Amino acid sequence: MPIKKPIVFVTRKLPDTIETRMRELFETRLNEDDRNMTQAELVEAVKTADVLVPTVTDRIDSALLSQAGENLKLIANFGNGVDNIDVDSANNRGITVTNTPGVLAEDTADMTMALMLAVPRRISEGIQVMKNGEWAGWSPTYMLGHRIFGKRLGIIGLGRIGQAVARRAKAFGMQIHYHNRRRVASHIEEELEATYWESLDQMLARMDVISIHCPHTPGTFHLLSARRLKLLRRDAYIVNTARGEVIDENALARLLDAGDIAGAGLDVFEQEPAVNPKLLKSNRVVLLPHMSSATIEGRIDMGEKVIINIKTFMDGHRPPDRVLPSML
Ligand code: 8YV
Repeated sequence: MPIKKPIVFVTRKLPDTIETRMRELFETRLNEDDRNMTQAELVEAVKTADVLVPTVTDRIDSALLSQAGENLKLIANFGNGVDNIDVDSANNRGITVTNTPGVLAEDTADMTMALMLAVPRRISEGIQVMKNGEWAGWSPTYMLGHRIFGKRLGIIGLGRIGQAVARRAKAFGMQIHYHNRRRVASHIEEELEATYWESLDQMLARMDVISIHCPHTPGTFHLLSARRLKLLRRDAYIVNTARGEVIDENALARLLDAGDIAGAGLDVFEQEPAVNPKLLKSNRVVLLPHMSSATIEGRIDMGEKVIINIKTFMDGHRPPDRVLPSML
């Protein structure tokens, strides 16, 4: 008798090679036109599937999970961050949650560096001038930005992505500082020549550039609150390729508006895809549409991880990227 393949429900379009492989291995339900799932479609998915493969755009909360069918045993998130999933509720219902760590670190770090250069060096203004045919020629005081070489970079969250950023920033001549829940191993500090700050407030007040690389959890929601943002130097820059919710976006927009910080490079926002109108108007920002990990290589690696997690789980083993509430 042929073995029954698990029903795997994928909420968004994935790279073709991944979808093809998934179709070979599983009874796969795909979202061919890549529309955002409605709540009703998600309910239908959790009722019928053995495995759900959501992304950052799907809210898998306890209300949705309470409608899950008996068969739903695995949520294999296509993404690193699991703030879209109520992991506690899932675990309490005996549903395992996995993610795709590691494979997006280098791409995200590259884009973080791009933003770290783009804002102080006014890259998007330069592009605009050229596109508008407005360039009247070189002059010694034209388009002056600020140097990043020799500047102090304060990294919030020195995990895989934070470390990949630190390595790059060090090569650009920046001094590495960091705040983390736990101090990292001494060999990592030594390699990065990184200075640990137990007090986030104290670090914020002394950095030239701040870059956020912690996950969004209840504990990091508005970690950069209005009060903390005010601690930043007037000539400081802030870069966020992690999650919009870590910064009080309204407070940041006010600060930029008032010229109380020098600029911001943002790839993520509190209410995606909505962006605070003040940020959209500001000429002190470079904004990107949540694309830091968006490389075809990275998406294929993520898809491979999702497949390995499902396969391992279905074969009765512990999937390699299991997320436990204690990890968050
Ligand atoms: C992904 C991300 O593109 O993996 C993450 O946590 O933020 C992104 O870079 C997205 O989550 C895919 O679901």
